[in-house]
Amino acid sequence: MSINRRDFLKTTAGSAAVASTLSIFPEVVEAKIGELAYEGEAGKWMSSTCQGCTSWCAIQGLVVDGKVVKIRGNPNSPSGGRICPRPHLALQQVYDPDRVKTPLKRTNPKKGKGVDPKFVPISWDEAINTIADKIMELINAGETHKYLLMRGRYTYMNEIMYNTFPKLIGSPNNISHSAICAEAEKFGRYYTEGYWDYADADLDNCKYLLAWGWDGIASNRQTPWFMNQLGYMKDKARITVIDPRLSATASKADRWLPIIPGMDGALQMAIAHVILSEGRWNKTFVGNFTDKINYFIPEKEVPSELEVEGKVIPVVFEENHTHGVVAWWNLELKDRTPEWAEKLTGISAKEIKEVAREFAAAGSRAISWVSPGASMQVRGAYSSFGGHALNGLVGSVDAEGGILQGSSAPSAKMPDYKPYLNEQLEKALKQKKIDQRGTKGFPALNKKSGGGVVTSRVAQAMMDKDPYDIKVAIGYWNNFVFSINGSNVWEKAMEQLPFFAHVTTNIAEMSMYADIVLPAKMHLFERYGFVKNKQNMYGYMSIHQPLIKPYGEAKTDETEVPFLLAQALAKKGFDGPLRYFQDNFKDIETGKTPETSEEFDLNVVKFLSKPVWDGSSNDKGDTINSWNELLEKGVWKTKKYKPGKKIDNFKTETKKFEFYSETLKKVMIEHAEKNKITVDEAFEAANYTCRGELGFVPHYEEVVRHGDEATYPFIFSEHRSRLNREGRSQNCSWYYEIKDVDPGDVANKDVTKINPLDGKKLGLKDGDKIKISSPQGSLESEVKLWEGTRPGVVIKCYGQGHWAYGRVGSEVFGAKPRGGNNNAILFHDYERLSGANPRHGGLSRVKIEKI
Ligand SMILES: Nc1nc2c(c(=O)[nH]1)N[C@H]1C(S)=C(S)[C@@H](COP(=O)(O)OP(=O)(O)OC[C@H]3O[C@@H](n4cnc5c(=O)[nH]c(N)nc54)[C@H](O)[C@@H]3O)O[C@H]1N2
Ligand SMILES: Nc1nc2c(c(=O)[nH]1)N[C@H]1C(S)=C(S)[C@@H](COP(=O)(O)OP(=O)(O)OC[C@H]3O[C@@H](n4cnc5c(=O)[nH]c(N)nc54)[C@H](O)[C@@H]3O)O[C@H]1N2
Ligand code: SF4
Ligand SMILES: [Mo]
Repeated sequence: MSINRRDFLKTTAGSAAVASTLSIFPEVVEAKIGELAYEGEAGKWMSSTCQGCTSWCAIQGLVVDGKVVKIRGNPNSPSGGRICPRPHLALQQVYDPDRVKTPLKRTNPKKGKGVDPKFVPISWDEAINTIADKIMELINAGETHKYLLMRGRYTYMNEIMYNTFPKLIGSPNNISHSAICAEAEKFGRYYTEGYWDYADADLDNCKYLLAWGWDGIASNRQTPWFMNQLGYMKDKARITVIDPRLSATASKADRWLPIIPGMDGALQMAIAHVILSEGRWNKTFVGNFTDKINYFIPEKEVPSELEVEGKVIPVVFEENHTHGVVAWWNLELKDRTPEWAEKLTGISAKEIKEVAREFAAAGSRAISWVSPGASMQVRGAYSSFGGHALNGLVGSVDAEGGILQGSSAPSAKMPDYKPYLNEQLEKALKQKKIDQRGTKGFPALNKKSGGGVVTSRVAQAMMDKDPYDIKVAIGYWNNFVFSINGSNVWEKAMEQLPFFAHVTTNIAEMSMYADIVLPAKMHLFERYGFVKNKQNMYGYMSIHQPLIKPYGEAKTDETEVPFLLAQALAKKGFDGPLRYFQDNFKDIETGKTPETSEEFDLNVVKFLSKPVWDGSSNDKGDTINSWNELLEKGVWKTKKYKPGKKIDNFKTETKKFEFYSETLKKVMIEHAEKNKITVDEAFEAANYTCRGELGFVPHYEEVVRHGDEATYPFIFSEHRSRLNREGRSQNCSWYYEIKDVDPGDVANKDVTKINPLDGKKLGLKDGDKIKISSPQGSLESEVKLWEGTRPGVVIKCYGQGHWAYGRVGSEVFGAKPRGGNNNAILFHDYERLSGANPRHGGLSRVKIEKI
């Protein structure tokens, strides 16, 4: 059995709507379903990495006759070679006939949504020279800070395109997508245990998983590992899922708590209240009152002293590995009874008590796992903080069966770029960043004021020219016009941007505003690179390598594009970047200076990954002794993580697990001083209601919802699909054909899931066409009555609604979307303490009209 590339393309393009406002796509022929089974045929399994989501799994592709036909997990991977369904979809991505084949140039100067850019193919030479000329204009005018690089998904080769190239040309503006991803989730971990990252966990030994908006078998991180473990966990542990929606995981869990969106903080406080008032905290980890009496009495502060029989005795809580449990109680928890939380959360006081007791009974083997669902909310910094603090109460932090920081694989440090700067560039690098991080309204407290990115603020900042105007921008592997809430804000900003180049596999919404489009090699199949991540208590590095030839003239976004730009700039008289690249990335074996972008690309990946393949890390994990062996095995992993070493050695101010965060206090004081305001004014400017010391402990913050209840009676909530490869799988026909893998969803549709009780009130039935509107905007959808939606809430999956993402992804490419983009109605707001863009917590209210 075999299928040639042509037949395969026919299959993948089969259900394409052929209408298009652009003429750059090849003709689509009628589909003929071929046989796609290749097992048994002479082929080679080659290692690479899937980045369809942030699990970053080591995978292998079966290559037959120069075509990749099948994907499986890499048996050397820490999850034992497991994958989820999504890499199979990636085959449709790489063989997508709508991919960009050559560089393109815009010939229509007018920019806007629905405006045909009138792209025409050009050579790489012309494309690179056009961009280089724009950069030269900035250099000659002494305004290199007006260059902006926007990064979406990335490999560790982003060290070149994202981390160094902007600096080498004198721009401080390398802006990542992190703030639209999950920064608020990291906030809680950092301000309790000094760790700004995603967590690992010891699932084998876990007894209770309290999952906050976590749909681990369908999304989140380490998906294949969770899919594998869920069955075992069902035998030996209990799982409680807190989610307004009956998610895939909730449907398999022991309990589903259909919380009112945005009320996670209230539920967390009530759980903590029960644990403390009933004396159920982990005495070994947290400590105890010296006289063993429990002074956590509801509605009462823990006194500092007591009078017993005329004698004044101090009340002392001796804390072991934590800091500030009494302060947390006194400032916040004492009044946060389950009865108080019942009204806010929609979860009964009885069930809150039961969950708190079950969770505490599992002690250090109980995990409270906070996902973006419970933290990417307008005031989500504190539900991130609160959700993580529960791990402190039961002592599951860095414990067997608990939640872990995990370990990480080594890689080489980038060589110093500073010797390649001149005075003018150094000065430009000191300019403020365009995203307004660290200002009053945008603290972005990743370790320090302005330490984090405020991705989405770039749009408004560009339009306001505050702190200055951006003249030249490059984006790669991103699609902010589609992927950021309040998509109309980015549409406007991109319309006004004077020069934009997009490095992308496909023309996407963002490319429609581009002056130059550069075709990118697709990760996983066509390029080199590597990632570092953790799964199942191992840190690992997984390699990307080309399994097949790149499509058309595609090149690697993160290395080849900047190298070509550096060569062009050198020809125009500015040779700093090229000297840096050529001095520091010579061929590791021969010492040859890279002359082509391909040579440079290979030198960089070998250089950065060297510590895992030169044998120098063999004592820390897997044995790998050459570059070729790394390509063959695909992955290098550490020894299994041993919990316990971080305790009393956390990177917090006190080195303890902080319920009262001295670390946050210090950072907030610095932030306030920098902005010449008080700490209370700083909280206010960040849209938080807390004042004084309350700001330094986890606490309930009143939820923010845009839209008044009378006009917009429903709370809008959303989730990602099992089939989402972030925003990149929507030009694959399989995405639509099997969409009903998501609970409540319907194949080939983009439905809105409404509880039958609400459906009845509105007189709606399955299949009715509706318009959903929020104060931000509106979209069209179809009704699906479904009991898995909490009444009062309407739920829609994120992913569809592309108006320009190929002929499958859009109904009429460039003009009419297929389905609706949730970002059209999600309000353009911020979680300001972390700089994040909230997509959850029910921040938009909506009204529903039948059309
Ligand atoms: N299948 C799939 N998996 C992915 C990705 C993908 O594109 N597809 N992307 C990856 C990326 S980039 C990221 S950042 C992670 C994101 O990690 P996830 O954990 O997948 O985050 P979200 O999808 O944002 O939200 C998860 C859940 O939050 C629920 N939710 C909504 N509002 C609330 C609320 O107010 N409270 C609570 N408790 N829950 C709420 C939603 O119903 C949803 O089930 O996933 C990664 N994994
Ligand atoms: N409403 C809502 N919005 C969300 C989310 C959500 O759950 N709901 N999820 C958020 C999250 S967690 C994230 S991480 C962001 C992601 O948002 P972005 O960082 O903007 O990334 P994507 O939307 O995945 O789009 C990536 C684009 O890169 C191009 N591309 C695809 N494959 C490749 C490749 O291999 N190489 C290159 N160079 N280009 C490629 C395509 O143009 C594609 O549109 O979206 C966020 N936005
Ligand atoms: S989509 Fe995510 S979970 Fe699935 S294989 Fe790829 S990286 Fe792993
Ligand atoms: Mo993300």
